[in-house]
Amino acid sequence: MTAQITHLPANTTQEELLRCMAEDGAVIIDDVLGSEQLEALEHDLAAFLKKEVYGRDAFTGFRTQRIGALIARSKACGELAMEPRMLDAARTYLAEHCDDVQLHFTSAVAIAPGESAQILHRDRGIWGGYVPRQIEPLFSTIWALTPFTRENGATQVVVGSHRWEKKRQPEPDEIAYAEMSPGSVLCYNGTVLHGGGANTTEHETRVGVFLHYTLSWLRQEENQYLSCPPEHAEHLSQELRALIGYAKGGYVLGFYSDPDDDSAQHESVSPENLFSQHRGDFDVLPTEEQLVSQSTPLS
Ligand SMILES: O=C(O)CCC(=O)C(=O)O
Ligand SMILES: [Fe+2]
Repeated sequence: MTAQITHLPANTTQEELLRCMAEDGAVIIDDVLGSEQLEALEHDLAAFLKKEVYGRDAFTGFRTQRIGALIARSKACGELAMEPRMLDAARTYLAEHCDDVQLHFTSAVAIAPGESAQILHRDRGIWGGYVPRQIEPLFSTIWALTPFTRENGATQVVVGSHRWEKKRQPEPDEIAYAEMSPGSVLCYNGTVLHGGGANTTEHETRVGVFLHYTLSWLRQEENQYLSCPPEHAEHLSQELRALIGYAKGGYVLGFYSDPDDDSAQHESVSPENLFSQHRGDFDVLPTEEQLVSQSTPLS
């Protein structure tokens, strides 16, 4: 039988969602968004999707549009990045290897008719293969704005391949397709093989909003400080700002000093000092015991 991605209902438990992620490396949660949220997303993205700018190679896709900087460009995407069930699931899923998660990548991906299938890959490859397999670095979401069908480019997913040796390639019947309705979401990790599907339709474009979460100590794929610079970030909620990286990730991790500040008020401080609201995460000096336990064992 051809491989299938498990579908769970919107009111599923986090336990069930994470059980599928552990077993399959991917899962679809059906019909999470209502029509109002979908309309708000479509409204925010419409102007950008009208500009017909396509990928520049076989990976980015000559018939695929990718719109980034979604947190600065779209209030609805910012709210989606904070969707409590997904954010909580990402936090729990990645908790073993970090103190918190950060938003890593935002993109609206529109696959137009005539696009061929994207090469299957593991998203963890963006770090060049240096993150050991024992560390799962990603909890990624693809929100369907249009139907995702086998014909219009639904994401190909090789269910269970996060547990495969890295050179193993799937047989055709081991590739599942993330077919889902608008408002549903595909969750997948950084290790499962996947790729955009071929769009063999004549007139249907497949649009998904990609929001990926990673460990707060890893470099983000999309540079959030340039994609959402302070003059944009000041309009976000404190939580969303912290999620994209305007907060410390540890006692001294991610501090800044204001190069134009002669008063020394902003010397080696949290990026939160740029804005009026502070959470003050990680401001307390770790104890000696914590400093020891935070270094890695020799073996
Ligand atoms: O468009 C898709 O369904 C997947 C795209 C993807 O995996 C990527 O660009 O890394
Ligand atoms: Fe990918």
